[in-house]
Amino acid sequence: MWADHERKPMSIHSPLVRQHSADDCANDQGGGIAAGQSDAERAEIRRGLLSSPAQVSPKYLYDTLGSKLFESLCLLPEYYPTRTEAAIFLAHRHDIARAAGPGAVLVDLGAGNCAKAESLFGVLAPRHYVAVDISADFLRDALDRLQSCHPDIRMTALGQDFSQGLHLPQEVPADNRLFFYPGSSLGNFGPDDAHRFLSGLRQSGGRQASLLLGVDLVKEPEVLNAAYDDALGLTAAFNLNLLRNLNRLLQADFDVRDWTHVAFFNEQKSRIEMHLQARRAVLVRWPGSSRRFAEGERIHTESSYKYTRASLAALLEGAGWQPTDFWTDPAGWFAVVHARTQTAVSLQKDVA
Ligand code: AVJ
Repeated sequence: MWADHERKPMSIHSPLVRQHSADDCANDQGGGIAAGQSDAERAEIRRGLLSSPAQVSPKYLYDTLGSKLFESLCLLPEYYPTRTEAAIFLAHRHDIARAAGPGAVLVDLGAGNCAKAESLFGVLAPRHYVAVDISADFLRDALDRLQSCHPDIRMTALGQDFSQGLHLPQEVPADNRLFFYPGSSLGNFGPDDAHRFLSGLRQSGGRQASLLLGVDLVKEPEVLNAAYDDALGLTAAFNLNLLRNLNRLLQADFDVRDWTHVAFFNEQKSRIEMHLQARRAVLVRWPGSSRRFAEGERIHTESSYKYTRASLAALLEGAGWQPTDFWTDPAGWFAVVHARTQTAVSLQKDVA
């Protein structure tokens, strides 16, 4: 733990670096054809709708309304992950800072409004903050505000879909990178993709990288099922809103009233599954094609994998990360994990 006066002074003030991406207009939801999605993405959505069973990537849950619905469902008593993770960060902030070490290059993956990372600035004292998010516009506003509150931390905004690999510009120092991936976002990857993602991070980590991960844990199915099928129906609205986004993205003609939200814990695969299920036989059309859904037929919209301490350690080690710390809440519902690149551990041993 470091007292305030022991922190390394950070005096370099730098302007924000803005990296514009092709998705800069992705937030334009004024109706009609969506500007931000590429033809390739639209083709991928169509392929998913035509496959058996039908499936759509969970990233399409997050249009403007979907993002608001997600923010709202995080306030539900049933949806424990957000507040449980925040409580772990708060309770263990000094241990987290000790594990991470001072002056890290904090790389925030899926930064959004940057609030989670900012809550750790005080203890982590990063020398450089790199906020990465698909939505570059949203990020820029958040970072402008943040930079004025923390003038001594260098900041870089990157509009990037890092799910297929992270590309950091030259100005991001290659040493002492700390990848921050909270909110159980890792849960949206299946086992193979999670392995690929974490291996890729290790490779782009440079020297002495570390990882701070928030992950949801396996628990009683009743608790999990309630978190994804809440009494107010906010998660149902969040899921059903995907159909409106598809109508906008593909000019499809889904009628939301023909569909119902289904969510359950698949114990065998250790994942929550969210589906949209046809309430009756329906025909859905979009330019160039259509699909019939029988009554009860489903579209798989999200998987949210749940880990155990052991399965998480195995995943990390398999991807070249050495877990150093595992923090959890008193009920053991959620975990925050710190890991280092395996070379960094041996380097440290050499020094010691
Ligand atoms: C943002 C992917 C972590 O899996 O819990 C919340 C999304 N889906 N309720 C999760 C979500 C339904 C959430 N993640």
